Amino acid sequence: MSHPTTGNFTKTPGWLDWFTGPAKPRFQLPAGAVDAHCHVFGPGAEFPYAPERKYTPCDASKHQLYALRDHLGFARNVVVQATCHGADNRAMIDACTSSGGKARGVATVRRSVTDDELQAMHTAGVRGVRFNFVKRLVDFTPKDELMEIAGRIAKLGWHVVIYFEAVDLPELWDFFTALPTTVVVDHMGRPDVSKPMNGDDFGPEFELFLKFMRQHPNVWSKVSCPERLSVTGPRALNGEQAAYQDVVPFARRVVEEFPDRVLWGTDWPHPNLKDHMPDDGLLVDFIPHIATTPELQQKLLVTNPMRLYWPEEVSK
Ligand code: 0GY
Repeated sequence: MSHPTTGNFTKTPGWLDWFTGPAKPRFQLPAGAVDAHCHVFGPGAEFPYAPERKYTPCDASKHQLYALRDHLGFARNVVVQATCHGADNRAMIDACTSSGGKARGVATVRRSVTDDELQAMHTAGVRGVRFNFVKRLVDFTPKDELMEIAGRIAKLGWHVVIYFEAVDLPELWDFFTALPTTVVVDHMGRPDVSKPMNGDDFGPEFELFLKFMRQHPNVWSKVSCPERLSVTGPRALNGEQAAYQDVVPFARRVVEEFPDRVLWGTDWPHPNLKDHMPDDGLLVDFIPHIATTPELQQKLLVTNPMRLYWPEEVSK
């Protein structure tokens, strides 16, 4: 089923809409599981898309997000500001404040944001800011501006979410390692999973990412978005093998080496996919292939996101 874009907007040509009627996952999520990476889009008529956006999506409302959460068996969401809304955080904040305490958020802010605005976002449930370095999504923001923002949000106990492509890590290394907060990497820094592995060696790019996490205990990673990273695609080869098989060794390695610093999210409504739209139910079935024991699953889906987003509910 196709989904509309309301308001005075026209969907980007070729846009793939989020999947209607996802399967019920076979993998049963642990009680209290958090979908720690998802978005809302508009609806455009209520929350207009930003003039500086690089794409215009179909709408994906907070009610549709909550319905997916309940269908898949998640207890909570972390709603990450999508670039199609620029630094206008109203749709994300509305999704947090309407959720009855079941959603927290990650915002995009500019240097001009006031302390009162940051405080209001905190009250609404925002616990982080996202710095995006993916050139097809955003225009360049000077690093001194980002560092100034990081210093201000650190005082609120927030963290910084960073989104970048694997090839750009060397150039961004000094900036990332100087950030004064917890740093959460989106989608494992987008490894190129088609590059050859040599035994346990993932090759220079992903080994650099592992070193980044190893040397910096404040760095966490979302082991999300196999559908975005995979070359082999969504088809499971047999009942035993996962869909997105080529992503499994990468995500599994991160989960096993850094079990206390990983998060997982659906990435619903999946902006900018080009070749297929995943069934979110089947995406949940990917989890046990990368977090293979109940202990690892509990950390990935409950303990870690709760520590980061609902620390007041975690007993010390
Ligand atoms: C993601 C990935 C993408 C888009 C955004 O905010 C966004 O527009 O994050 C992407 O296009 O790779 O995490 O949703």
